[in-house]
Amino acid sequence: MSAIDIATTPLGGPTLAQERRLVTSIPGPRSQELLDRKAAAVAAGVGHTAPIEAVAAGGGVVVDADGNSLIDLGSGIAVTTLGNAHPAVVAAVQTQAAQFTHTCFMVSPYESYVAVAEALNRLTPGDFAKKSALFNSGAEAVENAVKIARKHTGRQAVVAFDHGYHGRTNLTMALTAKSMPYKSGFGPFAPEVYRAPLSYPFRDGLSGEDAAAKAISVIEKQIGAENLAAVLIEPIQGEGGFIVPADGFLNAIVDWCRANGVVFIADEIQTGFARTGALFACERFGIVPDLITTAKGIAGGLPLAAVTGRAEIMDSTHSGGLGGTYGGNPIACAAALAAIDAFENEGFVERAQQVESILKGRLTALQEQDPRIGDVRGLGAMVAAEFVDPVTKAPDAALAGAVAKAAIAEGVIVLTCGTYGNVIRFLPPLAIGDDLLHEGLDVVASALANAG
Ligand code: PLZ
Repeated sequence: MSAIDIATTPLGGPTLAQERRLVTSIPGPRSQELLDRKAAAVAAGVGHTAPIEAVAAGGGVVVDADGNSLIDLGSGIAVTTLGNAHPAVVAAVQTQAAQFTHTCFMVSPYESYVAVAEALNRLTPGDFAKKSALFNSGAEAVENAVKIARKHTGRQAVVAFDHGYHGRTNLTMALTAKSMPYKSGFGPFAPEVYRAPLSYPFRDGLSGEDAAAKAISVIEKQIGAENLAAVLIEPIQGEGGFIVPADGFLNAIVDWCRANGVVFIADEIQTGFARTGALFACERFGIVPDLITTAKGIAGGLPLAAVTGRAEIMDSTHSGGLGGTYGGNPIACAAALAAIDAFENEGFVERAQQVESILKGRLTALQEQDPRIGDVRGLGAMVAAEFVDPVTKAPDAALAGAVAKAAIAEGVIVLTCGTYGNVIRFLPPLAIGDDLLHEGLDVVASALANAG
């Protein structure tokens, strides 16, 4: 069994050489060996984007077992926003792991869980008393937000939106819009989940107000406010295609929820923690959610998720009604405290705004030369290009897939997304340098020029 050779493998973190370096084709022989073992040992349903064996990562690069160094424009799906193996996160993990790895917070509480809750209560949008509960994954946070909203309102129905993504568990599959690959064949799905139309400016051409009126009409006519516990929405749809709703859309939905006693849940699992150029995307739209779900960036790569919100809603659940063996694991909480400190004090919000101007500047320049890029959109370090037929605007998933594949072969990790699979999304770690970011975009641009 080939284990990582500590003597020859570089440590990760920001001191890792910040360069794109290809010493073999991708995948190289050692990576291929792992991929063969994966194919034999790991269930076929668990896919992968970049055909490499990762051995170290940091700043803006991922290094593979063959010594290739790839530019990272995906952050492990918006997780390593601080840069992989951020030194403060590493130190916090090491210290906590040597102290205790687990007690179960429901058995013997410890300080770091409470401190994470205090930090979330302080930092999430809303100038009112808040409380939090911690979980393991984004999907689990969404499930619990729905449980809490149902208990609080005594109502059952939940509205999610077209293009929404909320996870892969049974309830969150029901909340997720796209069938393939997330839901197909995995039903039956949880009941009392309804779907409303989203604002999608590039495709619906509607103002935020008009799009909201359309969604509200569907909600009122097909469900009825008196039956509705919660409206759940990502401020910017992530997996669904980085869709930024038109101005005023979210505000109108929030106002309607408030007027009707419906809990408004912002799913900020992908958009949270500086990703969009604010600590939370809600701030960029001027909205305040009743409950907010967070995960991904929260703990610098450790698995942790949270539901935070109005104290009276969070407290509506009976004692013992929320929990789980590992929720708020002490190592994940220690990592989160280090990560949150970095988010607050190391200029990451400002860095996300700089990354936005680089990404949008480069991609809109590319769009001017190439009409196959129908739309460039996003906020902060969460920007995407939607590929279309230049005449009909029909989604071109084959082109997006080909460009992403060619970029990876040239040493740049990019991810696709979108209901139609025709979007390339850029989610660089905020620790990436400008030069490396530009080089990554150069590679994507030439992959596009060479495609089709
Ligand atoms: N809500 C908004 O983006 C996770 C999923 C990747 P978990 N997105 C990446 C995949 O194909 O599985 C996500 C999200 C939003 C919820 C989730 C779910 O978070 O931590 O993956 O459960």
